[in-house]
Amino acid sequence: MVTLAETIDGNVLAAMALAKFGVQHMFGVVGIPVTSLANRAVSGGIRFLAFHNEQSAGYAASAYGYLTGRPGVLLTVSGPGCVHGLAGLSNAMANAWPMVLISGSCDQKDCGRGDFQELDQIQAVKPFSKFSVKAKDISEIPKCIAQVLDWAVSGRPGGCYLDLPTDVLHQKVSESVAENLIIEAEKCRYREEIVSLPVSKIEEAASLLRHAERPLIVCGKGAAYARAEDALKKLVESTGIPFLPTPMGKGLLPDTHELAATAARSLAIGKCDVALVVGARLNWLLHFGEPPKWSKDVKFILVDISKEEIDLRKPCVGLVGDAKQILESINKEIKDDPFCLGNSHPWVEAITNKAKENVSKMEAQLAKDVVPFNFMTPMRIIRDSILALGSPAPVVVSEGANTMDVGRSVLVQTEPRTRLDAGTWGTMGVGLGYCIAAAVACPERLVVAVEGDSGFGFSAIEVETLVRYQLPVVVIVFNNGGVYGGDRRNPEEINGPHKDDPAPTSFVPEAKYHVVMQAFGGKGYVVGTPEELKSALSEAFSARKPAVVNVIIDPYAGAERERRASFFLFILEATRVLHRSNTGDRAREADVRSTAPLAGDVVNTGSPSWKDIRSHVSLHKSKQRIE
Ligand SMILES: Cc1ncc(C[n+]2csc(CCOP(=O)(O)OP(=O)(O)O)c2C)c(N)n1
Ligand SMILES: [Mg+2]
Repeated sequence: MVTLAETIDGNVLAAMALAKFGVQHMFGVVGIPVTSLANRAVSGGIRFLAFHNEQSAGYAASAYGYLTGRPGVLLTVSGPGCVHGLAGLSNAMANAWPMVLISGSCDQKDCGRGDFQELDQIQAVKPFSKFSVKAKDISEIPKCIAQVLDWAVSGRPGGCYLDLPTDVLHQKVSESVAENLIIEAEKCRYREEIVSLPVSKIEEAASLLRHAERPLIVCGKGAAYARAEDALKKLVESTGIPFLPTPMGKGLLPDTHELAATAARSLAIGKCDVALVVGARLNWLLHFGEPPKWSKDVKFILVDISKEEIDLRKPCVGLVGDAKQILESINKEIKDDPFCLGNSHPWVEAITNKAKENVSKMEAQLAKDVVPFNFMTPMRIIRDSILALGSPAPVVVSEGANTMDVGRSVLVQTEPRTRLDAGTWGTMGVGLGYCIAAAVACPERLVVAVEGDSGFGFSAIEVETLVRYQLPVVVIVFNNGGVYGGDRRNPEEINGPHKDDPAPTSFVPEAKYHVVMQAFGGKGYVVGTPEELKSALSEAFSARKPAVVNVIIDPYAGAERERRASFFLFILEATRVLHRSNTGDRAREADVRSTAPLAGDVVNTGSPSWKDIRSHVSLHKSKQRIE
């Protein structure tokens, strides 16, 4: 029976335990039965970032875990809320980032009877979590919260799940009972013991590196998560061994470091004879460590927090443990009998020469001011604007296909954990969630997202969240009218009763993504020339306020060059004709765009019908083929 003294319900107790166990931020979407939990968390000192969609909130929680080293917490309602949350949970597992999903669930007595938003959530999260638990009684809440928080960061970090049934959230206990439950849970918190590696393994690794002719150090986001940058810098600079970061390993050492092999990647991985791989898995991103990309005789030294990973890859030397500690041990071992390859070592020379050659080829492309924009010209301007900000460097968030690929090569990372991208799973839709996570996890840094228009669209509504919390995030959208860009089908692929529909890759051309931001009171820019982009970035970066910069890109940039060039000119002409006939004399939107970026007098005032564009395009393509 509830007595007067029993004032703490499950929602309050959960909020108290989360705050007590160090949770500072939560991400989520509220509703029955967890609204009170969110409110109580806020009054307990936790910042609750309320999203529009649990997918984005989940991506935010996963990236927050990576950036802070503490589990990112996502709160959702039951059933569909939990299912949407699985996007973040699975992304956390794929990237090995610590995250906790907490979902309300239906009343335990109504399970199996078609209750409101009913789902067997413990079953649903199984494939996407390393640990899951249901608090079946209010007394279990603090202990369960401690468990999920601890499990998320232990061993290989990943996603954990806590199920809080409605009836449990409504149960009550007295304040003193609540406090005792939290104290008891605190006592059983799991702290991982640091297991030191046998010295012989460290000696073996050091010896392999010492005797290698063409050694390479590959560093991944696992090393960044472990804060291994200082130990890595010491190892690279004391031995003179070139290093290659994975996409999110970029910044562990500056991309501009003289031993960076990034611009000579194929040579580095194709010819190295010993590779020390730290906090990176030999998965698809590293071509499984196999020929033809790697030499068949390469000897791998793998440093990984997970023994299973070592067992799977069967390296020459496997070092299970924390990347920072292991690199420190290797440094100590090398210090007793130091070696350094030096700049004139043939391997170092080959890598640095190749890198210089590739960089100068790329710089030649980047130096051109191409209008209508290709990917390179705006990316160079963005790179230079970011670099001009100095330290603390912004966190760069990137997603998309062409946009992300070009960005990875062109944008320069100078500080660790300043790049978040589609990651191990190549997940589109992470963008805005990652931006919000970065803004709250790294308040000293500006956040700059460089996104394809498709990538952006997955989570675009969260620009409202940016405005609501006034986060310093500038989202730059590479607007090429679709997934990879414009319609790139061959004429023989355009058949059937729906042939006049837009291509599966196509979006409305020149969509006004900046207006989405303006709708919520944020700043929106649309740009098509170098001057416009520079001016928009300068204003948005110094304002440190939510902004969207809509960069209009040639929809055929990034595809086969020649066909694209003539096809693009044709599309321009078609668009211009159709705009004229569709929009008449509509006024220019002078406040957002002073000059039309694509061609002479093309005015961005409306979209021609797809059917019209399609018929022009098909006609043009068949003409091309005949020619
Ligand atoms: C969740 C998810 N859905 C779909 C995809 C398939 N996909 C890969 S890249 C991409 C979008 C690419 O277009 P955009 O973001 O506009 O970049 P662009 O190549 O045009 O620069 C999509 C949908 C994915 N990787 N992840
Ligand atoms: Mg695109």
